[in-house]
Amino acid sequence: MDAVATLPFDADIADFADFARSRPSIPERAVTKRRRYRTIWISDIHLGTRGCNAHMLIDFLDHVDSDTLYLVGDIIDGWRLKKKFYWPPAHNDVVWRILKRAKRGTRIVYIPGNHDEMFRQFSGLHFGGVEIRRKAIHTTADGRRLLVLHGDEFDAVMLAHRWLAHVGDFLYEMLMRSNHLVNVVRRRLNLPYWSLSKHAKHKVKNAVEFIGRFEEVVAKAAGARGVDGVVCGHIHTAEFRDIDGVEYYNDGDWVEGCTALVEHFDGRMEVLHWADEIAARPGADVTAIAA
Ligand SMILES: [Mn+2]
Repeated sequence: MDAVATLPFDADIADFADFARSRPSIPERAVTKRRRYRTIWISDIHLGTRGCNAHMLIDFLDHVDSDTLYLVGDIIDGWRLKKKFYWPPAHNDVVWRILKRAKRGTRIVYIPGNHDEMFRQFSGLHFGGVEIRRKAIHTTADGRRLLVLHGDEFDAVMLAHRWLAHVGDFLYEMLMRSNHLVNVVRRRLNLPYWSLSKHAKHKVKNAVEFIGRFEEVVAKAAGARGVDGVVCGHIHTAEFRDIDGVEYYNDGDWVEGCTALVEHFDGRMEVLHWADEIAARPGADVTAIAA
C-alpha cells in the first residue's frame, strides 16, 4: 500500500514557515559535515510521479550544501498530479529539505518548467524564502555570466508540429516505466541502480540527434543574448560542453539520471552523478537507496 501524505500546502499546515519547522519522515543526516559548493543546480525532479527518485535526492540534499540553489524547473509534476494524485511522504521530505535550506540562509531561486508552469504566474515573488523567477542570470566566482532557464522555451523551435511533443512525452513515459521495472528486478538480484535511458539515449540515433540539436539551439540563443553560457534542464540529459564559444550546461534530472550541476568556490563547474557517488561509498548499498 502506498502511504500518501498531505501536500505541503494543505489546510493542516498553517504556512510554509510552520512546514519547515515540522519533522520530515526521513530524518536529516549530517547537517554540519556537508560538502559545500558555491552553487547547485537541480531540475526535473517530477515530484508527484512514481518515476521521481526522491530517496536518491534526499541522500544528495543531506550530503551537500551551497550558498545558492537553483531549482531549474519540473520540480513538481503538476500535469501528472492533475491526472492522478500521488504524493508519498518522501516527496514531502524533499520540499521540507528545500524550505529548511532557505530558512538556514541558502539563496533559493526557483525557475518553474513546463510541468510546473502553474508557478510561473508567481514570477518575481518570494515564498518561504524561495524566489520564483522566469529565468535568471548567474555570475560565477570568476565573473562568467550564465543564463539560467528550464529549456522548454525552445520546444516550438525543436518541433515543427506540436503533437510530436505529446507522442514524445508518451514514449518517454513508457521508457521510464520500463526503467522502473528493470530496477525492481535488479534490486531483487542485488544489482545496483541502472539507468535505461542513459544507455538508450546514447544508442538511439534520433535521440542523440534531438539532444545535440537542442543543445545547439539553446547555446545559440544564449550566445545571441551576450552571456558566456547557459544552464538548463528539461531534456533529462546532464551535459557540459562548449558550443561555438558558449558554455552549455544541463543539470540532468532526478527521474533516472540522478545528476546535479555544481559550481565550486573558484568558479569551476562539475556534473555530479549521485548513483555513482553512493556506489563509491565504503560499504554502500545503492540498492537500498534507489527504491
Ligand atoms: Mn521540462
